Amino acid sequence: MPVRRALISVSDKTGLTDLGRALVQRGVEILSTGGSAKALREAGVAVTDVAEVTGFPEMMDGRVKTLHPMVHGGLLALRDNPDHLAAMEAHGIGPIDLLVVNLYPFEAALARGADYDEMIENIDIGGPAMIRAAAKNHAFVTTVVDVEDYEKLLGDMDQHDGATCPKFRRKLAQIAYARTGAYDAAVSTWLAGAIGVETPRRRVVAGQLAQGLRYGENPHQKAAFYTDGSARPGVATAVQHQGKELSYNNINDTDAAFELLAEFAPEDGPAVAIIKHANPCGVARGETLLEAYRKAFDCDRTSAFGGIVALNMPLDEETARAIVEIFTEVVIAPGASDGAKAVFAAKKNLRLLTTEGLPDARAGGATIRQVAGGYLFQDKDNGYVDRDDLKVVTKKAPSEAQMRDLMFAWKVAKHVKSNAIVYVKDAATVGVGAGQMSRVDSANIAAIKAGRMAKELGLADSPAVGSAVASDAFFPFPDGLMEAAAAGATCVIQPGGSMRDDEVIAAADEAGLAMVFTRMRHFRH
Ligand code: 93A
Repeated sequence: MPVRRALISVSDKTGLTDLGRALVQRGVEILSTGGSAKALREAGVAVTDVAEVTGFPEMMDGRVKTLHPMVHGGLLALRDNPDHLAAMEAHGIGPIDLLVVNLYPFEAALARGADYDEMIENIDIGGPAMIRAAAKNHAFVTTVVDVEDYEKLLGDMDQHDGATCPKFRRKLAQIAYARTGAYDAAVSTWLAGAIGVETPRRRVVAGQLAQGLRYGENPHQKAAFYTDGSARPGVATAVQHQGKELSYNNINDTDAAFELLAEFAPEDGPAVAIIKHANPCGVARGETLLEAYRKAFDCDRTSAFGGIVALNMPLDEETARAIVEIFTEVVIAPGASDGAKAVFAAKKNLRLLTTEGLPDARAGGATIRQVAGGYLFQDKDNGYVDRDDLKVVTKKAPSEAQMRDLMFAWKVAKHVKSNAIVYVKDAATVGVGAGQMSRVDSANIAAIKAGRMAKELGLADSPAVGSAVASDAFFPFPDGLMEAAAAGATCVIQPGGSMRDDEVIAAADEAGLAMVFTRMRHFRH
């Protein structure tokens, strides 16, 4: 059946008059609400006011305009059901074959920081009700919720003598429910934040498609990037200055890099992290950004190739020059000087992202992971320990310099996949062991990496000698700790809490180590 009667009610008037004109040309009668009808009329497109159809004026500041059986009956009636047809006949309800709606701009109001009352007024009720009704009845009704689909709609009608094909209607119905679902999720998420609901129970996920990606983790996987509308500095809100589009893995790794860097306040001096496969292969502080970069790079020069570099201060020209000495995928920083940008301009494939400051590592939030048949939802790991929270458990207490390196190692370990072992010396990682099934293996791998660093830099000794070591979770046995001691670590930071803490502490004392407990764990998988 060709489309004969359409209802158009749109907040975003983009493309509205062109669509209206094209529909009228195809013999479609248009019903429309206040602002949309006005815009159409002004463009010379014939429209019927919804108020005329319902017999009620739009009222209560527009809160009630389309919520009426004349509208919903027209959208929901099954055209092949005699009872439904009789009801339409009895009540004078005309069928509505096409619904074009886009909703009150709730997300845009959120993004501009509208106040509570304004947010409430931006919650669309009639729009989602019509969308859900029309999409349910997609056997007969076509539902368009996205300006981008206007052309496809006209194309489909032209291919089917003014009708739309069932496959197209089903596809549009899926998009329609995605829209109303995301819309309500955005409302719920906003409300949770506004009233301070911290536990992630009964929360839903809101996302807006930001970018279709060329592929996912691997080329045979399709992928897309959704943003949650938050203004938090990070990969989702960063401005890209150059280079090709970010890939799925780039986005994931850049996020890991920047979130790690957020642990290192700029007030305490420059810091740089280099990330590969979401794990740090070097993190360092320096007197200058350049020094911090060099120290981070030196930790694992081999792995740094093709890495993601994150900085806690605006990128300067000299650091930019050092970065382009090797192939780097992405650089993210809270700003970049013109000189730095000019250096990068010659490297077409290098992406430069800048943000408005650093995210607050201690801010709340949620993380979501999918498992087969469900989602795991949890608070973001924004846990931290101050020096005052640390408990010295060995005979030896760490020196002031050791304490600084222990705190540094602990911050890095939080961002290394478990089991995580991190050796740090003079505010720079010198060995990172990540993602092993055994903590002993992680300690061992970190030591091997420190050994390779010594070779690459031509050092006489492994830089792990005299280092501080962090473990993201407790040592269940003394063996992991002994591995670290054998590598040369002289002080240890770990949560504690093992059944065998006494044994582990005794082993540390025997090896002459200074050890502190954080009583907080940082698993990351
Ligand atoms: O305030 S509402 O929730 N109540 C309604 O009955 C209603 N009907 C349509 N919002 C309603 N709409 C929305 O109005 C549409 O979803 C659309 O976003 C907007 C279009 O209004 P206008 O045509 O006056 O610009």
